[in-house]
Amino acid sequence: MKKPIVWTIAELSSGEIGIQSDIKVFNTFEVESYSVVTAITAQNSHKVPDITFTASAVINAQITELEKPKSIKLGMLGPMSIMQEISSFLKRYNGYVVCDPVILSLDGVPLLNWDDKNYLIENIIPYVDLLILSILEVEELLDCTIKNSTDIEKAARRLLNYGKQSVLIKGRNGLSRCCQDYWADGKQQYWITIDSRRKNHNSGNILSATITACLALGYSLSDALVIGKSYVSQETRVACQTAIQHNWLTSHEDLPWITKSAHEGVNQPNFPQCDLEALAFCPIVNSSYWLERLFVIGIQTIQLRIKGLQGKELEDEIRTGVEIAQKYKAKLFINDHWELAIRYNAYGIHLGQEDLISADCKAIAQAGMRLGISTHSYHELARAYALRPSYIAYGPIFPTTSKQMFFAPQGTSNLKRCRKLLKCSLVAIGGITIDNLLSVLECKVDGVAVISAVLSSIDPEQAALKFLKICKQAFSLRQKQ
Ligand code: 3NM
Repeated sequence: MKKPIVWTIAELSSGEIGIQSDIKVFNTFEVESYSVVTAITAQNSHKVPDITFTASAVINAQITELEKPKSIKLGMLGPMSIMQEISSFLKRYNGYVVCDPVILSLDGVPLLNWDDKNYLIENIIPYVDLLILSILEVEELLDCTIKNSTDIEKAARRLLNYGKQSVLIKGRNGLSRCCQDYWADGKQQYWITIDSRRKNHNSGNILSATITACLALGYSLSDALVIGKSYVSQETRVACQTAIQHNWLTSHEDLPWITKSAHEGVNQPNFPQCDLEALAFCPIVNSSYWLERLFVIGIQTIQLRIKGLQGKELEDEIRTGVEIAQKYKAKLFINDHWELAIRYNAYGIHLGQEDLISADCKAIAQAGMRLGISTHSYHELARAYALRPSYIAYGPIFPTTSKQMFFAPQGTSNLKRCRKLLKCSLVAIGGITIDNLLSVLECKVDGVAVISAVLSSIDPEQAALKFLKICKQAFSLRQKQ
């Protein structure tokens, strides 16, 4: 298959920055990279003693000659004469544009004069999908002072007035050891945080290049942001070690978390752990009738996912479910109905991404209950991770007909990546059958959740026992390793 093409429009530098750094990232993510060279610079990790800009006619010639890309990264753009050539191309181009303009030199000297800044604001920014700026660059571009998270949120709103783009403002939280960025597009906004004390002078470049590559590969912008943050963390960490990793997203140390406000998720306590042996196999059922049938044969954990009941009927069903679980000393997760789950003291609560908006997770934590969260993308993983849940369910691994699904099947390769990223317990879900079970367990998940492979089987008890046996064997093996 032909690799998607990406461009970097930036400086060619004597250090590993600008185009050289971008191409390294593009190679890792296996996209085809072409460059438009706006300048040649002499620089190291601290300063830029010399910049020679490319003649605007040469910029135009480079743009004309290259095969058109799926996405473009804009880095050092230089003076207005160069930006004019780029702007006239962007007006005709309809792929993704990530703009990480170099407004200040590494030693903090402004690189654009007043006219250049205005040209950037009026003729480049309106054509970009994502504008990435550091706090110092925002201060320089908007002529403002930023002291706290509220100032960052205000500055993002001002930047959004210049076009339809989204904005990522990169920062470091002085009070904690976290590195926090703020993203907004005028409709949605959130903070994306990673626990990291290390610094990397090239992190901005790596971030914007990763996001550009991921957009070309077909990831949504929200997933590309999470992958970008995670890859920067990995590169910074690996740079401090001798081992060289040629892969991406390989460690739980590199997963950021996403929250509405800047302080959430920092120093977040963990929800209580699940009993791991019991979590190994977790059927999902729609009524207490099934609980009686499955607990009695030795299934230890079940999720009760009731759809279509309300009021007293719903409450009675949940109370009955908890009573049955208590009778068998088994573990019952209640899907969605967190207040009833707390009232009747279920073992845990399972929430989907939509339920997360309305559920009171503080109340669930105060009740001492376990929390499981459904996820289907990198963005949702980062959102779930902010709450440090007892487990994260990731799916659908294979096509499923048991739930309307807006996400493509993840396959086992994404499940493996997810395993490396997550420290908390991981449950695989979606389209899992006895035939593909081993391929799922090979990904070292902590649990497997199924609906149809048990409930639609000719002999549900037999099917459940087969799953239980294989999942328990995998659990014992993991314990020994
Ligand atoms: N959640 P089956 S997939 C309830 O991916 C549910 O979040 C999913 O049923 C997710 O085992 C799913 O029949 C349905 O495919 C799982």
